[in-house]
Amino acid sequence: MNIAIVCYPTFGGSGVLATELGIALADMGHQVHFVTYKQPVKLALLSHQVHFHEVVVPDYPLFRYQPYELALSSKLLNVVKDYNIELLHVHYAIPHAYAGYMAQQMLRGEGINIPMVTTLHGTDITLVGNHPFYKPAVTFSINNSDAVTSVSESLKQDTINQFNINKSIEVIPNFIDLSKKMGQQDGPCERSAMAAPDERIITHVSNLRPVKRLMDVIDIFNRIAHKCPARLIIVGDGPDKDPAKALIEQKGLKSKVQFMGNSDEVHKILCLSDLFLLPSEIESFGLAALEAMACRVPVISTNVGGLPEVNLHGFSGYLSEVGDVDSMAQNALSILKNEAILDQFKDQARAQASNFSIDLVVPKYEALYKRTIAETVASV
Ligand code: GMT
Repeated sequence: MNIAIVCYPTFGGSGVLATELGIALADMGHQVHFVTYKQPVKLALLSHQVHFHEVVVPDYPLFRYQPYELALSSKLLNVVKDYNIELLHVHYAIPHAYAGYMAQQMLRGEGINIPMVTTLHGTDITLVGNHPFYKPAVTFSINNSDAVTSVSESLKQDTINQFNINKSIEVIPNFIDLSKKMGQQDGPCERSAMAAPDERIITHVSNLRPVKRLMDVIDIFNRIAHKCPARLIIVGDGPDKDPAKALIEQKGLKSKVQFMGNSDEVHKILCLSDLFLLPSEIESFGLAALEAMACRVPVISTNVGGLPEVNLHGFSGYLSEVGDVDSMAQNALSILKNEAILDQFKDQARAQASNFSIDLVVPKYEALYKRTIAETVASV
């Protein structure tokens, strides 16, 4: 199949997932065309199967806001025609499903019928998408997609509860490639570079936005560090970085916390880690938690959204109520304080991650594409 994928090219989970999906589809023999404003960060190599088409928005003094959707839909029209694209797969409803719909309409005017699959990722529904200024356009785009998927059962229910949806939504969970060097560096995992032998290494990876509750990460770590020698590694960048630094300073934790910035080699940090903290306020899935588990790192998280579908309480880690930092610290200590228990949780985390293996999930997208294309052909 010739497939066009539209996604955000940044470190966010939806972009990472879309990129991994495109690479996997190319490995299965499909032609994959990424259409976005920058080469996706995880897309290291282009090949004769993987292509990138940059969406450029020309600047003009009259514009206060640049019309990205317009440029994206025009680019999609051209890519579809130039490369005989058979299906559009848009990740994150805003504004991709809307731009995809416009491209479909323009193509229809030229006698080309092309189906569009929309994948809902989370904040496009739970946070941004349901703002009254966006909601009518998001509802319209979802209802006019040829197929809709969500990354968790919880996000499917949120979409049904919060929007007036007349389309069926198929849950296709996020996935992980367990054959890649998960939990390994290029050489052996050198813990000594980051911590003393008796110190536990705790990690948090996110875009450091308020929904991730970075201050809770620090409060939980503070409680852990009072009971057991530990260090905290924070990977990512975002608006809560400076307030977090101030809290770290105030709590006297500066020598124990390290900020690593954005990284596309998170596995090298997870390789060193004993525990992953994800105390989010909203999380439709929690791809970062799955990546940690694939690297044998147990997860201490909240119980919101899709997290209970990913992190199994008492098996791959523990779940607590949002903001209950005492419970999260206690759960963390119950894993960290005993070597045998820590090892058991590490094995269990990896076992739970294998339920989201790329081999199990990507064929679901492939089957959906085939079905959707066949339905479009039949409807003409
Ligand atoms: O909010 C983020 O963390 C980024 C966002 C994205 O779309 O890039 O993440 C959402 O999609 C990820 C991939 O499906 C999910 O793993 C995250 O749980 C989801 N984030 C939220 O729901 C807050």
